Amino acid sequence: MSKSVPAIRSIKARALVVPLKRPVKTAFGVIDVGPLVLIDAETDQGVTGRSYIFAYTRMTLKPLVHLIEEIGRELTGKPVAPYDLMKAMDAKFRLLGWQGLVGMAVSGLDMACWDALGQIAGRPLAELLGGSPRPIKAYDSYGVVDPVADEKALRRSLDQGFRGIKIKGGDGDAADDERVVKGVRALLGPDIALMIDFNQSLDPAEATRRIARLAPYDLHWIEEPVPQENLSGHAKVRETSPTPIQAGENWWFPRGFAEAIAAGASDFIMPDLMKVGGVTGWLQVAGQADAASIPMSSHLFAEASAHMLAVTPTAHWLEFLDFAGAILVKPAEIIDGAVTARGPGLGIEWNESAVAKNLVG
Ligand code: SMN
Ligand code: MG
Repeated sequence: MSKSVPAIRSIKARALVVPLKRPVKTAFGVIDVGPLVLIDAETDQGVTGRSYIFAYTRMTLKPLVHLIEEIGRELTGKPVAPYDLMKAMDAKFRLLGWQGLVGMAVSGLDMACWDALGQIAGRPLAELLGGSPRPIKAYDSYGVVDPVADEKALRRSLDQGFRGIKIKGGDGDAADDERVVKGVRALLGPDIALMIDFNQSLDPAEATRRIARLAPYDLHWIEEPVPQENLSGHAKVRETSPTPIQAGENWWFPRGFAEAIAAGASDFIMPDLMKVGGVTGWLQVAGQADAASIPMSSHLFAEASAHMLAVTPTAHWLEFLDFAGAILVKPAEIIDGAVTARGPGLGIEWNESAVAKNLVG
């Protein structure tokens, strides 16, 4: 018996500024709130697909809401067929290009459509994709830390069961980075994976110098040492780095990863669901990573990424940096240092009273 394919009835987007448990200090300033756009894709089968995207700054909230609803109008009446919709969006934005807000909007819509399909099937997305939810090891993701002032928080992360901690660097000089890494390594002991994220703040020569200086502290990876678009710079740093290079949160759609992999830019990759083309884009990158034997982690979006890593052949680490917990009925949960995907769909349900408190007009 075949059922009719569900169709999109309407798309709604809402802008929120969500409080954070701890601010994220980066080499380019402090993120102290979570500017989010919530997407609701209502279907003709009584189910509404949901996803959220991270706007980075308040300034992009309204443009994103507008863009998502405009694209949503184009999608109204169309079947909830994410692969076909992605092809149609590619054609629609081919001349404009989709790096930037357009790509974020399209990726968010893709995630909401997949969520709707999962909900209609009554199954977690990981199952719909042919896998099954399983615990994905997670690291607790910090901004720039101070080993003394942040000692309590770091110890709490360990108590929660995290086996990995990521901190940020590049906001000061090489001596600052070393002092922090040395202090945090001493606090964590030798068995916890410790990563450092430079957020694109160095040039290749300086990155090479700092990485050599940090070699004694057994870092698990060095993230985005140089600007994301400098693929040859990444490859150059990687040539002499004693520590694996990690990147990918700012590479756009599967094509961006194909170029980065061809350039030998990174040992590990970590797509961001909102920049890789949602679930549809992620699956294509997972195939590339498997073919090239590249361990693949996630960036933000713990709830959805737990589904995707469950069907990623080279699944590595899930990043835990909770921007949405305060507005979800069931925030992502860390159990024994891992996150397990929940359904149905992406397993995302809005806590509407919390949403109402954080809405921005
Ligand atoms: C990051 C990016 C954007 C917001 C917060 C943190 C960071 C990461 O680069 O890897 O988490
Ligand atoms: Mg990063």
